[in-house]
Amino acid sequence: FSAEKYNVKRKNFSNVQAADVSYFQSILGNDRVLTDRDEVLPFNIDWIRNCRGQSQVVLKPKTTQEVSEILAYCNKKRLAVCPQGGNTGLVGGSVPVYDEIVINLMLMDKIITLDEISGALVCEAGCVLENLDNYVRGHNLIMPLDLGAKGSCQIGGNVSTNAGGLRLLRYGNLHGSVLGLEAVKADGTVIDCLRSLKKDNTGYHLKHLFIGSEGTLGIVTKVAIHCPVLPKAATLGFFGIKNFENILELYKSAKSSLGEILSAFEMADNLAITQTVKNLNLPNPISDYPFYALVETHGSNEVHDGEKLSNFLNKEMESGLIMDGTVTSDPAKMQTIWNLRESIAASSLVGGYVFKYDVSIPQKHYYDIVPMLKQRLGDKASAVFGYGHIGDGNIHINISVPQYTKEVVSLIEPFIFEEVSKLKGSISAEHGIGFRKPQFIHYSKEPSALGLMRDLKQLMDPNGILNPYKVLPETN
Ligand code: FAD
Ligand code: S2G
Ligand code: ZN
Repeated sequence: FSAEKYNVKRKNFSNVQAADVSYFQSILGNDRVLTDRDEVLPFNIDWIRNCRGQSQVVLKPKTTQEVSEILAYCNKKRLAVCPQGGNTGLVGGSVPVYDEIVINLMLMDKIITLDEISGALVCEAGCVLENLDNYVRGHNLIMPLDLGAKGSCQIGGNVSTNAGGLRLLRYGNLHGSVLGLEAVKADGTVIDCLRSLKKDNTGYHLKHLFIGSEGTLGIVTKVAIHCPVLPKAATLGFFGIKNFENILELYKSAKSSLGEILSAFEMADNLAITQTVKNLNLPNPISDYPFYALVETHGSNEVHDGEKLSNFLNKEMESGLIMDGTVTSDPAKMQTIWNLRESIAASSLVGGYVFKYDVSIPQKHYYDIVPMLKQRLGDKASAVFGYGHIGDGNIHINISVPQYTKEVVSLIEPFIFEEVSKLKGSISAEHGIGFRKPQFIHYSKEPSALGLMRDLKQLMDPNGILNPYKVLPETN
């Protein structure tokens, strides 16, 4: 259990009693109150199997009203809760630490409205991202974010972690694309900020409090989000690159040569790709290179885009920045290449234990941390590799070890966060703080900011029942 592994003391929340379970059943009906040990187990374990909680109760509300009644009751009874979406989070934020009651939004998956002129989609928080993308594509729109977890993650979880993903470079982050939301506070109050206007400067912009708050300030129950137009022309290049400096040069060239049609620029080192090919038995469309770049364009004119892309490709093959590669606009071929990139995360789960880090660093030092960690860990790690969203200065580092030991942890932490902080980076670029990083948040947040965060938490959740042990460090 996480509590033992990370020696965290249980706070003095109430324990769930039979009367509590009957109350929940009176609101949700028996089938939406899970108490069977085997049934609740998967809701206690996070995607990378780093954390395991001890919850005995999982609730599956279908309406905002039910969420409101559950929270009002838990708040009065001092019962801690863990809001949960698709449980694809990577920082231990989505599973309980002790016996917090899991409130899973999966049944709140209705699409409410879609305005095809403005592109404003209003839906419930439990909608799975991929389902939303498929739905809006039918209306010549796309979701403004795309990530490898799209098949399971929910829009409510995406909002709560301020998820970035593969196309942030082009479509921005959720603080820009979320138009409004509805959320329920710890005491059950429903906060209706569900507006679909692009502009609404009437008082404080409260939706931003909930975006990225990781279930600690309220439960997001509905989202209004701006969906960009489905691009008429899409192409994807997958290139072999000699060294990291050339990745940066290629990135600069892509920005100037492709300009407004550039929609994604991802990098991966050799081990990230070769391990994914090997562990998950996936095809690599090109051969072995020290580094790889994925360059995607979304445009409105095949001919125009094609011309731009081939000029870019010829120029950079000439210059040697691109050693070799493939470019395609065939949807199936693009999917195969994206699938290779999106599966890197899962490749580290095959055998042993993986430490995942998600940091943002100014691009020129983006990759420095990988050789440092390789050197520091030596043969204690079976794999150390880096990949991620170059355009966001966001690198993901995976460190695979035969098994979790405190010795390995002490080699990595706080070293990696100190190095990132020296490089004026952030210790968590897109995955959030969750359960695994509160004790490091000070590397990226000043005391004055942390003080205001505590004030907000105290105001919004005075009994601390929302996702305890997460995001904010314990005040000793
Ligand atoms: P969960 O994991 O269930 O929860 C995440 C956090 O949000 C928890 O703290 C939880 O308490 C809270 N929460 C969930 N739903 C709600 C709600 N309705 N109201 C309030 N709080 C809530 N992340 C990126 O940013 N970019 C990536 O490119 C990316 N790629 C990934 C690839 C893979 C293969 C995997 C497994 C994960 C990836 N992630 C990525 C991480 C993860 O998918 C995102 O953090 C995602 O947004 C989590 O959504 P979820 O619905 O699974 O939320
Ligand atoms: C990505 C996924 C998770 C990881 O693939 O962009 O956000 O760090 C990551 O392995
Ligand atoms: Zn990512």
